[in-house]
Amino acid sequence: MARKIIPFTHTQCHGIFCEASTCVLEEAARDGVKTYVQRMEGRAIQPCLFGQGGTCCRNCSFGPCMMIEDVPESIGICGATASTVAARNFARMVAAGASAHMDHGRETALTFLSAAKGECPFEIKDEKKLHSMAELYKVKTEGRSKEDIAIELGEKILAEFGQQEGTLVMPSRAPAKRQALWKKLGALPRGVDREVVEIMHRTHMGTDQDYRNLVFQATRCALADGWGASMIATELQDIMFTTPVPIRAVVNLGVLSEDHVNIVIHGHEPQVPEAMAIVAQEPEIVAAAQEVGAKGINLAGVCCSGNEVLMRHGVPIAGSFVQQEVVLATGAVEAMVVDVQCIMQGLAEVAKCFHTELITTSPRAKIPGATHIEFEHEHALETARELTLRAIGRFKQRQKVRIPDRKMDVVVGFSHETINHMLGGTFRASYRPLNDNIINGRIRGVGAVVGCDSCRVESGKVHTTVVKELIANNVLVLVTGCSATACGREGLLRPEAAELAGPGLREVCETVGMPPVLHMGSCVDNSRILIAATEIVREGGLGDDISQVPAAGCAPEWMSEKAISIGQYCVASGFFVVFGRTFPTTGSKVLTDYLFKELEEICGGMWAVESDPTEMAQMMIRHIDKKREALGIQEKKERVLFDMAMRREL
Ligand code: MSK
Repeated sequence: MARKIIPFTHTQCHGIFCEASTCVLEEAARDGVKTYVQRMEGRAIQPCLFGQGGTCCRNCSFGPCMMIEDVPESIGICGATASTVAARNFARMVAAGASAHMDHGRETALTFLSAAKGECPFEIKDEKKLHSMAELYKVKTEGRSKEDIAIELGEKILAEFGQQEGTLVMPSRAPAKRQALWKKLGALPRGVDREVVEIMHRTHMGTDQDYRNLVFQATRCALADGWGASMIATELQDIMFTTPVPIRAVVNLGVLSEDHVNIVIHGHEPQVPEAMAIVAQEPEIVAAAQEVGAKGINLAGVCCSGNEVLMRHGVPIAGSFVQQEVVLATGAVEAMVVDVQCIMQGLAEVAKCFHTELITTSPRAKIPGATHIEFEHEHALETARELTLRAIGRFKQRQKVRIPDRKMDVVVGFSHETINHMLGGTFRASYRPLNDNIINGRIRGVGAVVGCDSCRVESGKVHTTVVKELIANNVLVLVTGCSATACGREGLLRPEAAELAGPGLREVCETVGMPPVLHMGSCVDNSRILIAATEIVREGGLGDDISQVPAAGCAPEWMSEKAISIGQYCVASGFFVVFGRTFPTTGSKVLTDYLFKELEEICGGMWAVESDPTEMAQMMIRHIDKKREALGIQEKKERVLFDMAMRREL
């Protein structure tokens, strides 16, 4: 059947978030394609306030019991109060979110071991990082092959998942003062999986009924995520697939190609995308694509599987979480290959409207209506070839194609090691210039803007509004996940975005040639932010703990339970963290006050919620200024014009 190219027009755009996405959605809707837009419109029931505020208990068959705090009769049949129920629900969200990263970390460790033993096509690439991890885990390196070192390291790391006693190793990377606090509180995670199991036990009917004690275990579990499984995933992925360095790439729907076989990778684990990236360049595969009339294979990403290969290989990103169905609605995708997390079940119905094959690859995430082809790292390349050939086989079935002419250049790949080299130079890599610029006030502080984009708001726009406000106020911004994709679409990940920055930040960015918004990777790579904050502390001059650094974080459009776990480990690490639109404990003022106010006394970090993006940024700026004030670096300094020698020094 002849392929029809539908010209892209902007006439029907109603101007929400991403114009290109809106137009694709509207045209697809006219063809009867149902996406999240129709599902949201068709929802008969509005969100339940008890569910939204965390005060609905369905942990036993007496209920569900819904609580209204301060109404004496409004307690559970068992006597549970609103604060207990909200704390149990909050802890379960942390457990679910953390377990996603823990299972990811475990899978990475298994692949790492397999690579070290030569049982799969992946390799030990970053030997420098291998050696630094080996030192951390007390693995001897002298006179040993990299594979030998990696096997012992992998086995030690894998053992931490089932560990019952002692504490995890990664938290020993945190500033000494933070480690001492965790030790004093008893919050150091004992084993990765153990902390999730304990939350599930404590939240079982009739067990832990003290909201403070429940939040304590949620903290220990969240730390087992951020300073445990997520950090393990990031570091082992870097060793196997290389540590990201700055690379140019392109984002948004326009990265899909009219004359190539488009394969979209979606989810979180990088194994499938890495294998697909290798296979897509094989001459036999390119020849097979040409045989069906395509010019070759165009690999593109969605969500964090996309971010993983974007950061390391410059593979373009077609869309963020909210855009996943839009990507299929272009009609230009031959196959979407998914692994785990953030994959909408609605994709299966959208795929049916086109020639697209939706393929699940993980035994942990199957979808009715999708093809399941299990990915085993031992047969990574064979499976990747099979997946690619299936996509090629669909190319001739393409019909309507509506690819918006919208894409944006980005510079990505800012691992914390890159920041070190970028600011300090190759030979004296150091955070000193960053610290000095924070101390002298050119950079006011550091803001992390992370997490999902949401279809409950003007998707992506909340992120970009927060980010623009922060950089305009000289706050250097770090982004990960779908926040990074939203910023990429808006052109904020280019060095040219320095024009939007305040004078101090702009001066630093222009001198170094870096964007004011640094893409640090996927969701598990929020662990890079923890290490970056630790490096700032280690460099000196900005306090001796993360809680003293002029820094703050936010997840303006959060939606997943992973976000709650990430937020909690950031709070427990000493950060001020603001979430957008809604917070899952607001049904209990007692618990919310504890999380938003009292926690600051206990661990130096605390939560907040704010819907207005400008105010959210201002809250972060006020916190940064509070920290500057405490460090005695808040006084305004005279602006100095840089001569050549000073620029070289910078
Ligand atoms: S993918 S967790 S929607 S950032 Fe990591 Fe995006 Fe949030 Fe999923």
